[in-house]
Amino acid sequence: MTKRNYTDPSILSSDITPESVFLNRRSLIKSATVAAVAGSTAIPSTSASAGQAAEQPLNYAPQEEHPLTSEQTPIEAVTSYNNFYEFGTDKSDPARHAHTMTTDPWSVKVGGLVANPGELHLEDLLSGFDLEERIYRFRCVEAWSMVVPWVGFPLADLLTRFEPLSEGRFVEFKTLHRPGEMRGTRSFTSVIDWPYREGLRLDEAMHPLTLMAVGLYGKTLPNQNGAPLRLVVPWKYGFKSIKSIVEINVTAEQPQTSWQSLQPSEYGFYANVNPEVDHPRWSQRYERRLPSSIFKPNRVPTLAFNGYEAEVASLYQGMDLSRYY
Ligand SMILES: Nc1nc2c(c(=O)[nH]1)N[C@H]1C(S)=C(S)[C@@H](COP(=O)(O)O)O[C@H]1N2
Ligand SMILES: [Mo]
Repeated sequence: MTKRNYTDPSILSSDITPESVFLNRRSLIKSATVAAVAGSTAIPSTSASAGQAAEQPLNYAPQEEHPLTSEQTPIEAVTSYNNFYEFGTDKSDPARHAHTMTTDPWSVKVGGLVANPGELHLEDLLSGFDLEERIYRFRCVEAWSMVVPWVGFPLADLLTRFEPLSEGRFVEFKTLHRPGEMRGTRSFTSVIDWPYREGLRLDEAMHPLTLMAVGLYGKTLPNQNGAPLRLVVPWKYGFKSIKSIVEINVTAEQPQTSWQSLQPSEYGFYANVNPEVDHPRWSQRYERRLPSSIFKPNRVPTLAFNGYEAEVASLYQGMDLSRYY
């Protein structure tokens, strides 16, 4: 394979305070207060930022009494500091440009090694599953992090409907690829071989923590966060949590993933959050918890499996995690 010129999620650009977060500090503080007193049924009012469509309220079971509730990252930071390369590589590009993506109608094709292949439509995603709130830590490989109240359903609930066959060992996911609506995929500097792809081992996919998110902060997902359906795997680096999914296949072989194809020495298939295994170009021992600024970096230690070690470490028993990074 020839070495290509690529833009990767390097720490450099993300180390700088994103302007939008900095400029919004006042409203961040205000809305954090609202969120803290309002509880789970009310939604903090947000100053509509550019590119934010009208998100719809969802019917879901709120997460009661969670240790991370008080640490939730304000919605303005969650929706203005993003990675969604289909719309550009700057952290502010997705919030600015993702409104160009049409998300209704939407369908997700589910196939491969399943007994009952088929499609899910937007209505099925929003009302065909029991939705629940899940407050999770979210850790990007670039060493920034958030705490997000997602709304969604376990991926296992989706997969079992399509009845994976016994030969199935992995699950492959693909993002929408619609160049007319995704300026980043038309860019000359774009190096990802679209569509964006991700994958999990079947047992990881069936794990109860693995979530199909359809919302955050009680409403449907903003486009920049992967509307209408994205994966959230809280013990893995953020790039595993693929956005705006249109295809899911159960496979026998380990699927090729976008970041692994681009730079296998830096981005592995497993991508479990691990403070002991550095990225070749930076340490993974600490992370910047958003909102973060040069004045208040908000640096916190990174936890093994992003704090979900008790729940998921058994999935990797006997594996050398520095080899299977
Ligand atoms: N399709 C697609 N999914 C994607 C990405 C992307 O560029 N395209 N970026 C990934 C990365 S690197 C991260 S950190 C998270 C960011 O999710 P957020 O913007 O909701 O915080 O999305 C992941 N999913
Ligand atoms: Mo990331």
